[in-house]
Amino acid sequence: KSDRRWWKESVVYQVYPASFKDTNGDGLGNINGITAKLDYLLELGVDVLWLSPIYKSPQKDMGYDISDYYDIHTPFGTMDDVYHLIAELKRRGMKLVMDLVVNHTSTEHPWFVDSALSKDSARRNWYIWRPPKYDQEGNRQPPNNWACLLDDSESAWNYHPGTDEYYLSLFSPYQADLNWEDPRVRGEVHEIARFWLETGVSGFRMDVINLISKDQRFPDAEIMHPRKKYQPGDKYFANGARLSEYLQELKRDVLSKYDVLTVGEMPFLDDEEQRLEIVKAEEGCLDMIFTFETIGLDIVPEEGRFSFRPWSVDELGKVIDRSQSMITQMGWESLFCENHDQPRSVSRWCDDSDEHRVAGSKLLCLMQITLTGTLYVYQGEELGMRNMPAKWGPEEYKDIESISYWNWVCSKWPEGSPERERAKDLLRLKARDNARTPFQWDATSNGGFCPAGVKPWMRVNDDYPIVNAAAQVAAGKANERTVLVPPYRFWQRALEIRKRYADLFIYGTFELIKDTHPTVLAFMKSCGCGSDVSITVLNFSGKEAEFVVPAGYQVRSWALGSYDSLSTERPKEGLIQLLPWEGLVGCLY
Ligand code: TEU
Repeated sequence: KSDRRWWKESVVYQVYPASFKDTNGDGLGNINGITAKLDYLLELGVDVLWLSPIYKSPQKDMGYDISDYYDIHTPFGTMDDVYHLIAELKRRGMKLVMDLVVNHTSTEHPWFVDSALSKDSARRNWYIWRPPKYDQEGNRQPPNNWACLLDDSESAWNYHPGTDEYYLSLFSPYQADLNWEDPRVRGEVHEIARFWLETGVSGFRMDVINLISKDQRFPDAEIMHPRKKYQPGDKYFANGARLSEYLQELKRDVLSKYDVLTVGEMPFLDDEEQRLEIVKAEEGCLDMIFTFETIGLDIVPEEGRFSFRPWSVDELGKVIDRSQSMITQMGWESLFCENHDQPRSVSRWCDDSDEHRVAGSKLLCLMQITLTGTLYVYQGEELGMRNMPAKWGPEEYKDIESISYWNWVCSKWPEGSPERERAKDLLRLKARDNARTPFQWDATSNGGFCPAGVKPWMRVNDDYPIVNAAAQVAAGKANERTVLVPPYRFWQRALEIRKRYADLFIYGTFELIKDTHPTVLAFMKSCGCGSDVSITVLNFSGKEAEFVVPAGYQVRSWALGSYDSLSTERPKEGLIQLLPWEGLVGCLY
């Protein structure tokens, strides 16, 4: 458990290449843009860069639809740019982690093109083909009732007239699922992993990797949405019988031969035992996984992704408690509040108004930096970037998932109807686009994302004159005590403290403080090595709240707080009055 490893202590920073930095003036981010900003990341305290896909791709799902694993999407750059990026990272003592998207490929991948050619193609079996079914009226139907994940109004199967069969594509018709049952497919995946490791990358984030083993009977899913034609089939396509076997094989043949970080993205995985089997120290097949329990707290499972339910601090505490006490004991955990599939965290879990944005961003920072696990920061999270402005119209959405959802809504309900208005609200709350607007570097046009006069591929958030990296980097230097330290400077300090007290924050034992004020999440961390104990107190509310320092303890000092010096001067014992969205971290006697 307390086995020290570089990948446990690393701060991983996720870059979404399309939206990070455009240095060649086409309105799209590029690899050289990332290389140009490495010092910014280094100064923040980043150790590892995780790149969302940069491979050759028709970009139907922003690169999660790969047509060549050994080449780069031309607008992003070349292999030479990648070598250069790796060299520049090395020079700074930083590492690169690539996104490995091997549950599916683009339908433009030569393997799929060959597979689709005829039933006798050499690679027919590399994808999942099934004959049609026919209903009582004799109409052709997909092999089962599974819904597509990025558009649940559609089937996960696509009819291919050429060979009169359907292929499975769980995400979109452009992303065909590979058939991992075929050992040749697994061999190719090993080859891809080996190639990138030899190129100098230090690990992989494995996209939806728990979907690679599917129930080979491909049964119909139970009806969850009575009014919908297609149903969620995750029970049959996620966490399948051969998942561990496939990943163990990959570990044995490739990953174990390198010193790497591996993190598997695993939606639909709630079972603790199964999680543990995957991440268990030594025997497990992956170092850690991304699960979605915390992220899912504000979703109504029966209604799908575009839904909202109010969540409580009590629920959040329970989820964190479970993952901290069990997974970290025998395995390892990953910590994140944002990624390219999620809305901005300050908009989602706190309050992104001008009044509260800074305090809320800092509260979320304090929660993450004091938990045990490997920390992942998503680009712009360190600035407290927020969701797309409410006044923007649906035409600003570029994501295949948002567009499909909006088209479906428009096909069902007329303009001005309450259903449409509600759908607009849900998009505003939940669309993946919220995390994908260009990074805001400075107060110049387009937030400095692309050269002046160039139209960025996605509209830059209107708040860039206020919320941008240059302003936040400079603010720390100004040393004005009356102004709150901006999120960037705060993250920088917080990451430094996390590393300085690694025994406590990165490796320590978690204990939830129970029976707090309903809006207050509080926990202690301790380490076996000394008498050190830390305390984290987070007021998830726009109203003031009370917190009582646990009996028998006294705060030695408050090290960090959302309101800077105001926070760190809080009382050391007894009752503490917390301000709206105030987070505090201290060490205890
Ligand atoms: O995401 C998988 C996935 O399940 C999410 O898109 C999901 O819709 C969301 O997390 C629910 O909260 C991965 C990639 O991260 C995503 O960008 C891709 O679209 C998807 O796989 C297909 O490759």
